[in-house]
Amino acid sequence: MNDHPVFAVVGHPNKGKSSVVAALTQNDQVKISPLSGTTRVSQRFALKLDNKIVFELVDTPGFQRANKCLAWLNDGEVTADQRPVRVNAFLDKFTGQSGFLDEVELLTPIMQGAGIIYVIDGSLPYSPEYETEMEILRWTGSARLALINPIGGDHYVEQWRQALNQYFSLVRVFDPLHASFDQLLQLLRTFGQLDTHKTAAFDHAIKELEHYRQLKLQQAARIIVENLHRLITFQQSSSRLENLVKEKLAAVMPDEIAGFNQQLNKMEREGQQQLEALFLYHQLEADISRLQVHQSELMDETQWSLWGLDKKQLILVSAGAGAAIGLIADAGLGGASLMTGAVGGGLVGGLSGWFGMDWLKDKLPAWLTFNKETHLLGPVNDPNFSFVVLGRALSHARAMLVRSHADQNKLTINHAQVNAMQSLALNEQVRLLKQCRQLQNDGLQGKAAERLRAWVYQQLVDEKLG
Ligand SMILES: Nc1nc2c(ncn2[C@@H]2O[C@H](COP(=O)(O)OP(=O)(O)OP(=O)(O)O)[C@@H](O)[C@H]2O)c(=O)[nH]1
Ligand SMILES: [Mg+2]
Repeated sequence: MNDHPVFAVVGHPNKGKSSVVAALTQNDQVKISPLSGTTRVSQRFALKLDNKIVFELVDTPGFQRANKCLAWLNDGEVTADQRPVRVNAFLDKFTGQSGFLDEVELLTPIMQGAGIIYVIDGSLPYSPEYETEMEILRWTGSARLALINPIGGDHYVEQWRQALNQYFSLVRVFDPLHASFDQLLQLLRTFGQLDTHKTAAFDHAIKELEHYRQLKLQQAARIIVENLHRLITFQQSSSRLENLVKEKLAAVMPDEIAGFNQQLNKMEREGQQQLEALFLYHQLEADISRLQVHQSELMDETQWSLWGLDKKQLILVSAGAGAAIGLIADAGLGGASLMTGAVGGGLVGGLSGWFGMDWLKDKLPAWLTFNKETHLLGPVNDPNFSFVVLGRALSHARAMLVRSHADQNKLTINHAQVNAMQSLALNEQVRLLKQCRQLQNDGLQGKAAERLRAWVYQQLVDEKLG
């Protein structure tokens, strides 16, 4: 026998029952669609913590023949105390028969002990046709909660409340598509109220969920900084470049850069996938484009300045961080000179010798370093790269944090999120740039890594509150 609570999510077809199940169990694999009658058989979905089931929801098909069902139940004298018995008789008679497929599917879990969550659409007016199904649910004698889902707005919420109050002990408004984590917890608290034996268990589960959420945000910060480190230190062996004769270089260079780029993109995507798995997304499609690192002039207003800092900020920030990172700081310099400054700062050994060959200098993009001794291409040598990687990772993570698992759309990154790094204060940007450079040098065990993790964590926590 299960000792965790089970609730059957029931209602009319196409009112968001499956969406409620997806949002509350944080499962994006529940089948949801605009087509009425998507769910045809009951299916259980569990919310687990530490592999232990906290509660289960049963996704059920909508009522199809409520009138005929109630007529059958009402056929003959049935006193109130006999109603649940009568519902069981209905199941005995029609299970395995073709007459009431949907009603049998949805009533079975209830008669096996599941509580009821009844979902209606609060943007459509109340109508007495719903009374039949609410009456059937009342006959089961199970604990009952009604959820008003404002699918297309909340125009008729009050009207619905009046009606629902007569059939359900608790009535709440819940929008499964836009529910925040806190709203989700609030609803779980309501579940606990529905069955007084379970109140303490639910309160405990909510505390645990909050605790896990925090751990997950910390884990997310760890993943983001780990991946940042991978991207800003990435090097690729390129002895091919070295051995080339002058004439062939033009042909091979784009190829080498494309290969380098591909690796960066792959690494970024791997980091995103780790986060998606952490937040229980199995089939997320994101509209975040690929890293555009093939642009040779990063200081221009390209993709990069969109995700990272803009040109002016970059000069100011580089000036601010100059002493720490070996940049020649001069706000009067344009982008290209700034880049030369970065190279001249002696970041990568062997570079200047290589750049001494004039014919090569023009071919290698300014953001990419090459070490003549080790034959290694990379790492990306642009102060903006860290901002770009961080900005993109944060946008991706934040969009996921505010998302409901019932949302079937692509993960979209809104404009405010795109510009996240640009809207930080200058001193914060400077600090970040210094820490990223330290991360490059000291690795993941260093102080900078620790500080960056704390900073990323704070960004994610603030998103949750916002
Ligand atoms: N805009 C909006 N759409 C919603 C909301 N809830 C559900 N929907 C959409 O309504 C449609 C039906 O949602 P489902 O969750 O599949 O509904 P259902 O009650 O399980 O439907 P059946 O299984 O067919 O009975 C889907 O296209 C959902 O995306 C909501 O709160 N707002
Ligand atoms: Mg469904």
